[in-house]
Amino acid sequence: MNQEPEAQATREGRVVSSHGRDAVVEDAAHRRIHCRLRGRRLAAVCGDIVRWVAADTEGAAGLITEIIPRGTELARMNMRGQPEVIAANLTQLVSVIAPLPAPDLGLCDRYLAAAEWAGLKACVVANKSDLPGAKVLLGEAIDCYAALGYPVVWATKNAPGGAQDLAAQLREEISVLVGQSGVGKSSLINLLVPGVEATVQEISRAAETGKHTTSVASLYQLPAGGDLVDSPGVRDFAPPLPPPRGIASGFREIARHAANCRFKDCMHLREPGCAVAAATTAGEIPARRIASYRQLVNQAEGRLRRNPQLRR
Ligand SMILES: Nc1nc2c(ncn2[C@@H]2O[C@H](COP(=O)(O)OP(=O)(O)OP(=O)(O)O)[C@@H](O)[C@H]2O)c(=O)[nH]1
Ligand SMILES: [Mg+2]
Ligand SMILES: [Zn+2]
Repeated sequence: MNQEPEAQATREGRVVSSHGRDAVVEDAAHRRIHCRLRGRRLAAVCGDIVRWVAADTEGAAGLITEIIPRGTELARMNMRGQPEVIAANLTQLVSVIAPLPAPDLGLCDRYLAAAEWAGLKACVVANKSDLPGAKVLLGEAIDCYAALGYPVVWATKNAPGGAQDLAAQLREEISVLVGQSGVGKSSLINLLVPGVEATVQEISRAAETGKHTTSVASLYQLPAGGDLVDSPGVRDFAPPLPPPRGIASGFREIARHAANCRFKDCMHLREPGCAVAAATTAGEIPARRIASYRQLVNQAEGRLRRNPQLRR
């Protein structure tokens, strides 16, 4: 009869943002509780389902005691060459490109490949469609992604139409916005979630300070349904790679054409009778997509050479 049972009860919640040993957890009643992670071994990311107990620990109101095994993980390789999970339990990746900053389509290809490998749906947003020349700058890429079967949405924070199309795409999903710094991810959050004020900053100011405007991933509930994670923009994105033979599954058109290659184990690099190379020569596969594929195969092979134990 010592403690109130309520205070000791273990509850479940979802991490809506995390930073170091601190995390904000949202409970079933949509209350947000500032929690700390128990011990040194637990690591929580945005989207994690966790168990926590009420506790008064140095400014935090709760203590996270357990992280429920993740259904999916979106990760990147960090500077030390270690995989780092960006968000957990997602169902969809939304790759945002814009005319400004100048689009890096190789980066977009890598995000889409990472989504395929992680078992996530994916779509592409061509943002800042109000800027002059947007259709010319992004049109070809958008047509390419649409032809691969990725839903594409043109959007701008300056008109509601695109946001509605995007909201429809997000309704049933737990999605993450990814892309270069300054493409307008947080501006899309502000458009889709009235009342929140995700920080937005002029690209030039962000570049001067050497920092991206959004510094931690945050999860928002969308009024039209679905959840959306705003993630910090990147200059580059290196996905954790499958073995070289698995890279093709990240590229839908390559996986499709591969069925017609002369050799079953064709890597589509320079083998004779390669249907992927033939489709590229015929203009059916953009050269950029093949370059993105080969770059990742080379990286995956380099990793195998450095770590021969991975071959087994
Ligand atoms: N013209 C135009 N400018 C936009 C649009 N959306 C965002 N911007 C501007 O682009 C700049 C960057 O926008 P953010 O929303 O902060 O971009 P972000 O992708 O969240 O950037 P990071 O947090 O650094 O990854 C700001 O100056 C915005 O006002 C748009 O649809 N059209
Ligand atoms: Mg941002
Ligand atoms: Zn081939």
